[in-house]
Amino acid sequence: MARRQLSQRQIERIKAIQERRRTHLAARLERALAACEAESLPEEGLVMVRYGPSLIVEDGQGQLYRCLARQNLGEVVCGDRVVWQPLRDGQGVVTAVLPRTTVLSRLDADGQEKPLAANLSRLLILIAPEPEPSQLLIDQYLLAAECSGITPLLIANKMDLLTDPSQRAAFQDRLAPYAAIGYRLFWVSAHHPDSPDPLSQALIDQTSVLVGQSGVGKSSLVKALLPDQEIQIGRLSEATGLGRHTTSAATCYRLPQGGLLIDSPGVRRFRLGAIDRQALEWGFREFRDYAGLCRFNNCRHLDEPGCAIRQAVAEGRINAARLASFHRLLEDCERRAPPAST
Ligand SMILES: Nc1nc2c(ncn2[C@@H]2O[C@H](COP(=O)(O)OP(=O)(O)O)[C@@H](O)[C@H]2O)c(=O)[nH]1
Ligand SMILES: [Mg+2]
Ligand SMILES: [Zn+2]
Repeated sequence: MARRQLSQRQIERIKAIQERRRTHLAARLERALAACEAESLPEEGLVMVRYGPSLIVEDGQGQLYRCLARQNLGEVVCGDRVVWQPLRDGQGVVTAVLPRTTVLSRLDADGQEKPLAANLSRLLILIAPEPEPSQLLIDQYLLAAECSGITPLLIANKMDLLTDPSQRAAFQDRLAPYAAIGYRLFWVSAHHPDSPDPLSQALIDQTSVLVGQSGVGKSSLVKALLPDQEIQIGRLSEATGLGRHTTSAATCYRLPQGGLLIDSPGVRRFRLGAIDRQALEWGFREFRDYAGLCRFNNCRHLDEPGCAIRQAVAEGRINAARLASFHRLLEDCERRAPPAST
């Protein structure tokens, strides 16, 4: 108890210090902006890294600038498109965040949604024969993608391990239901330099992020997709003036054939936040065809009579394991928001 109170007090103090710092910084920014207003024009840019209060913004010519954000902008994250203005000292101020097409968020300790990265168009869900894939985890990622409007791609890595044709076929069969409901599957080996080629093609002009459980080969695949990763990190580190910190912060890399890849431990580990019943139902895309067809409109697809979803499972039109994942996620959902008893 005592420990908790102390840490709470410490948190308050830290918050107060941060707030004072922010106010001070904001005042300084406003003065600097006023001084340079007449000399520089606002430009558009892309946030490549956010590190503490610093943002590395890339301008239209690929030049990097270290910027601070005006205070009233909320959280500015990697992948954000912004309006910024250069200051006299070669640094800059971000004055506006352009509307986001999508945002990937996580729940922080206070249960608040915190954006991790913005304007993503592809969620790369990495799996491998080893470690054993968790279907529930795959389904959670797919749900998160559906709910945030990001197109998911399923990427099976370490295919070189499956030399035995029957093992290989068995592994491919396990994932076939996902292709059947319209998700794109890629079979790759991060260890074979040419193997991610079709995947690289699919990432051109997209903004992608890689997720998946530990050990599936995320670091290896990032390396395969970004042969010049070290050079890019070097440039970004130089721009922050803070050494090689950038790998721990969400970082936006340029893919060699065009397009962006956002990578960070935090983004890779992201977990689905709170989701409501309606979103859950919609996020299982193959269920959409049956919306409204169950006898009861609040059907949980468990043992209610006249359930169209269970009927579809019985007839092999919906995968039983997907319905099992749905029920696991429905439990989580109802634990947070118990259904109204009628
Ligand atoms: N055989 C094989 N091993 C791989 C492949 N990709 C990654 N690995 C190995 O799997 C382990 C975990 O890879 P890593 O990239 O660190 O996974 P992460 O935890 O998802 O970042 C390492 O020992 C890698 O060498 C692959 O395509 N084939
Ligand atoms: Mg790793
Ligand atoms: Zn039903």
